[in-house]
Amino acid sequence: MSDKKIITENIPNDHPRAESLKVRHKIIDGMKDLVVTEAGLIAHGRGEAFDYLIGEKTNENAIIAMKAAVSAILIAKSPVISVNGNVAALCPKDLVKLSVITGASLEINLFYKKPGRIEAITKALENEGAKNILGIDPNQQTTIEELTSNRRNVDSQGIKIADVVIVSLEDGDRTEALISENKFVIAIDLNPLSRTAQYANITIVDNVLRVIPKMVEIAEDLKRNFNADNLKQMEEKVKSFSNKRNLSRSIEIILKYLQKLGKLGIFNKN
Ligand code: PTJ
Repeated sequence: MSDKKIITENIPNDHPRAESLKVRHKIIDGMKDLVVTEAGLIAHGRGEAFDYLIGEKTNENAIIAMKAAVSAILIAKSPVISVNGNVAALCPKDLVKLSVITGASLEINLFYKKPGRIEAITKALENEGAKNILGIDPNQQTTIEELTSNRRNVDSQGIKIADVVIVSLEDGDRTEALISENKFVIAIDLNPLSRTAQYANITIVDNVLRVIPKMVEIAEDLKRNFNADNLKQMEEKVKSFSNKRNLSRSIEIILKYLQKLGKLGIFNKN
């Protein structure tokens, strides 16, 4: 029996945190397959903590941000979904679906370039039907000059020429560099205080595991009713979106949730 199976079988379904533990093992298995980097485990733990603070569910504020984000992607000329190890391990199927429905390309872009990782992530995406993945052909590689990390290496047919870039679980440096290259950046980050969250044009403060399938649903809906009037409304939604307001609401949601828990007395049992 494989090591992976033994671990997941050890999680009883009636365990109060069974779902969260199963997700954790997607990341651990991803690390064993080279999809996820070691630091990805730490990043996931940070995400778990922030998810706890929003009650581990999608709120209306995040939905508003997702609707503006999907509108921006559908309006864009060359949108790109940037894929790192964690997101490839957590939701490869939904990433492929989002790419197909919106026409956004998938580009692998890694902070930690361990040999074999690009191939492992390519396989994870191709297993779910991905085609024409960018970021894997050395002949198409170019750079974003402002950046010094590995994330500076981008695809000349993808992020380099993209007008809209979707990033998840990112570091702030690249978001800042993408913005300085006049790209519209959509970030998915559970931490509303992170530099990525603060720099992006639209930040979806929610778990990428819930966000990507919800964005697929929103895209399907918008495309079903696509006409000139809706296009105008979509443009308006993007134009009027204030990320500052969005982030302060996200912080208020956390504060209110904690206040509610405080009132319930769960912190003062003794
Ligand atoms: O695969 P690589 O080499 O490109 O490396 C990817 C990681 C994630 C290791 C790298 O980008 C990294 O170190 O990220 P950070 O700086 O730890 O930032 C991760 C951010 O994502 C933090 O703000 C977390 O709160 C947030 N986060 C973690 N898990 C989730 C999340 N946001 C949304 N959904 C999650 N599941």
